[in-house]
Amino acid sequence: LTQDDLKKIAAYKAVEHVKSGMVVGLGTGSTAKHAVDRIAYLLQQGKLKDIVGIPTSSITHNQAVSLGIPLSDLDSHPVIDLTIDGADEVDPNLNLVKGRGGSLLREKMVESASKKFIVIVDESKMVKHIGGSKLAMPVEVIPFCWNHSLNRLVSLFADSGCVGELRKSGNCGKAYVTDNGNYIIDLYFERDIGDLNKASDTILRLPGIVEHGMFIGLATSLIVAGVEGITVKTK
Ligand code: DER
Repeated sequence: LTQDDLKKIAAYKAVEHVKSGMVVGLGTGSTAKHAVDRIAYLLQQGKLKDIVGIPTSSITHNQAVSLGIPLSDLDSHPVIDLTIDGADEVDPNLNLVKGRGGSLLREKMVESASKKFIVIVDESKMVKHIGGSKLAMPVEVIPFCWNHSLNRLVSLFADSGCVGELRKSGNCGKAYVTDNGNYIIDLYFERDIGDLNKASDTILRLPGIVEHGMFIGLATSLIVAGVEGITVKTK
């Protein structure tokens, strides 16, 4: 079983919870992509009807359009029945790090408007606690004086051995620009960032910061696909 097989297994399992007539948040990334494919397939087969998709990125929007999934947005559907999305890290309390695909802001807007949010991952994403790994913690910032924002973020988390870098797009050295016209600063911590809500408030209090990649208390269930099989955890 490849990692992509595991992602597909988790995604297809989650789509079993999509019922006809639902408003469904469509996630972003290589795992969520399988869920979007599966929803489109079931619609084409007539096994699902009257689904409205709310995409979490332009990439997912384009994928859904090409697959014929009817789409709308949060203005028309302020409450979403079910969102299915991937994650970069998941802790035992279903807190997440997301955003390594760059879509964290729209993902968090959609997921925080969802009655149910199923996270789909392969087992490699499971961690003891988020923000403690060597992987990036993305923060979306306005482009204006981004380096000032980077320096303020790094100094706020100096105790956690924080370094930050502006996310670049491809290898052209230009700054990556999100769907919302913002930049992303990737933060790396040597030591645990401690209380997640406190860290979240610290980040969001900074003027110029738009959103961060910690999804605290948003997921309602988790589907993990591993070589030993599937684990489902519901809050
Ligand atoms: O960017 C994102 O938030 C994605 O959902 C990411 O966290 C998961 O992407 P993956 O399924 O490709 O690992």
